[in-house]
Amino acid sequence: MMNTVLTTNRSCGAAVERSPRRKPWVDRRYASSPGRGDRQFEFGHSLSPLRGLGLACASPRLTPWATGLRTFGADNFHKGILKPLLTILALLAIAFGFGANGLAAETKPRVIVLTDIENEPDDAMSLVRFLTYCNHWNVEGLVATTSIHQQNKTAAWRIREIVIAYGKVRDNLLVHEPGFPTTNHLFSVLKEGPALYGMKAVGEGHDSSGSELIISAVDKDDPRPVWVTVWGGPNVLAQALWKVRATRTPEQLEKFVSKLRVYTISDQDDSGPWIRQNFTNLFYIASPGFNAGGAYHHATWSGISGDYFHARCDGADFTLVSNEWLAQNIRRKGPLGAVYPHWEFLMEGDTPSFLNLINNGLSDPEHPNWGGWGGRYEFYTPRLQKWHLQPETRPFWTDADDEVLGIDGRWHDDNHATIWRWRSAFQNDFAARMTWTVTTNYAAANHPPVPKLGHPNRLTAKPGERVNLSATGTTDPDGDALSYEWFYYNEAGTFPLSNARSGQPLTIRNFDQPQAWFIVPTNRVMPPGTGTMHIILAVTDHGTPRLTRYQRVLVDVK
Ligand SMILES: [Ca+2]
Ligand SMILES: [Ca+2]
Repeated sequence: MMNTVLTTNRSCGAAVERSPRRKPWVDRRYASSPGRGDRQFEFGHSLSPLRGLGLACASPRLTPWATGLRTFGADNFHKGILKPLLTILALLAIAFGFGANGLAAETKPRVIVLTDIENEPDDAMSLVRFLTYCNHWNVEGLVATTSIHQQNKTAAWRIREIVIAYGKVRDNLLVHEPGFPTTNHLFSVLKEGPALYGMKAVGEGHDSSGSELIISAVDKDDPRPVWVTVWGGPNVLAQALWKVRATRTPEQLEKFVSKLRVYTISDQDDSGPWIRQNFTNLFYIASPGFNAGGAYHHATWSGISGDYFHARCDGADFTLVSNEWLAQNIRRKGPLGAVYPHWEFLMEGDTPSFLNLINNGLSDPEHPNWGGWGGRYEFYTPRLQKWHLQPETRPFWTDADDEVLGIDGRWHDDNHATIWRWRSAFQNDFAARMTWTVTTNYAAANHPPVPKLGHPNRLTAKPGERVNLSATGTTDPDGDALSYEWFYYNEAGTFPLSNARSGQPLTIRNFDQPQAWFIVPTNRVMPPGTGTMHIILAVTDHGTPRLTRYQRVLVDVK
C-alpha cells in the first residue's frame, strides 16, 4: 500500500534499520566565501529546496488514486500496474534531464581524489564505492600518490583496473540514475604524483601530472569549489600550493586557496601539517596526527568501521561492516564487486572523506558542523597531542562529538559516533547501488525515496511557540511503503538545550508520521534561549534493502 506509515524506533539516527540523508547545496554553496565560524556562517545562507526536484517533479501524488484501486488488491496493483508505471515515469524524468539525485551537472560538487592505493586494500574498496556515486559529482581527478605507508611508489595501474571494471557496469548504472561519466573521461583525469615521501616531493622540480591537474582544475572558469579528498599523503596538493605561491601574487594565491576544500584522512605524510601552517585560510577538514602515535584510534574517520581495531566503537553494529556482509552485499555483485577486496584492518577508512559529498539531503559540504554520513566536524584549533607532528597554529574543521543511541540500548558520546550513527543507511545505500550494477531492469532494484517538505527548509519561531512539520509530498520511485522519522540534531545547531537526561532532549510529537510538531523549549535552556535548531526528517522505504533519504529543517529561535 502506498505511503503506509510504519512505526520506527526513536533512536535519532542510531544504527537501527531506519534512518539517515542530505540536500540542497546549490545556492549556499557558492553564495560567498564559506564561513569558518559557526553562527555567522549559518545565518548567511538559506536552504534551497532544489534537491527535492528530480523524480519528485515527475511523480504524481499516488495516494488518492491508489486507494481507489483497492479492489484490485494492493499487491497486484503494485506488481501489475504501479511498478511498471513508476518505472516509465522514472525513465521519463531521466529523459527530461532531472537526475534521480536531483542535481543538474553544473550544481554537482567537483571532486579530486588523491590516493595511496595499494598500500592496503582500503583505497581500492573506497574507490569502488566512490564510482557507484560518481554521478553525484564531477570527477575532476583520480591521482595515485604516496603516503607514510607507501613511500616510494604510486599505483595508477590499480585505479585504471577498477575504472575498467566500472566501465563494464556503467550502462546498468545508467538505467537506475543518470549522469555516470564515461571511462574515457575518468581515464583523462587519471594522474600520478612523484614516487617520493611527503615534503621530499615539494618544491622546485617536483611538479607532477597530479599537481598540475589540481592547479588547472582550480583555475577553470567555474564558480564551484574544488574538493580534494586525500586518502593517503597530500604532498601533490602541497606541491600545487607551493607552485602557486611561488609564481603568483598574494591576491592570486588567496583566490586560488579560497576555491579549495580539503579533507585528509589524518596526516599520512609531513605535508599535511605544512599545508595547514602555511595556507592559513585553506578550508581543511581532518583529524590531525600520525598512526605511529596512535592518531587513527582517535580519528573521526575510523568510526566508519573500526569497531575493534581503531575506533573501538561501542554501540555500533559491526555486522554491517564485516567481511561476511561485504561478501554478500558488495563483493559477489558483478565485475565491480569482483574488484572490491577483503579488508585487512577495517572497511574503507578513506571513505569518510567523500561521504558528505553524496547528495542525500542530510549533509551540506560547506557546513561540516551540520554532520552527515561522513561525520561532523567543528572549527577550532586542536590542542597538541602526542600523535601530532607539530602544534597546530590555526583553526580548521576537526573532531566533534555526537550523542547517539547504540544497538546496545545505551547512549554513546564521541566523535566516532558522528559517522557510525548512519551506518545502516550508508551501507544499505551502497548495497543497492551495487545491485544496480548487475541489472538492467529498473523494477528489479530498489531506489531511494524522495522526501519533500510541505514548507521551507528554514523556519522562524519564538521560545514556547509550536512548530509544525510536514512531509506529506514525499514519494518513492518504486512505490514502496515509507517510514518517517523526525528527530532533533542537537549538536548540529546553536540552540542551547540541555541533554542531561538523554541524548534526545526535544520531544517531537508524531515523530513517526508525515506530519509532526514540537514546542520550542523554554525549560533547561541557557539564556537567552535563542539559536538555531536542526530538525532532521529521515524517510526510509520498505524496499530491499531499505533506503533512506533526508531533509533538514533549520528553525531559527528568536
Ligand atoms: Ca589510503
Ligand atoms: Ca524505493
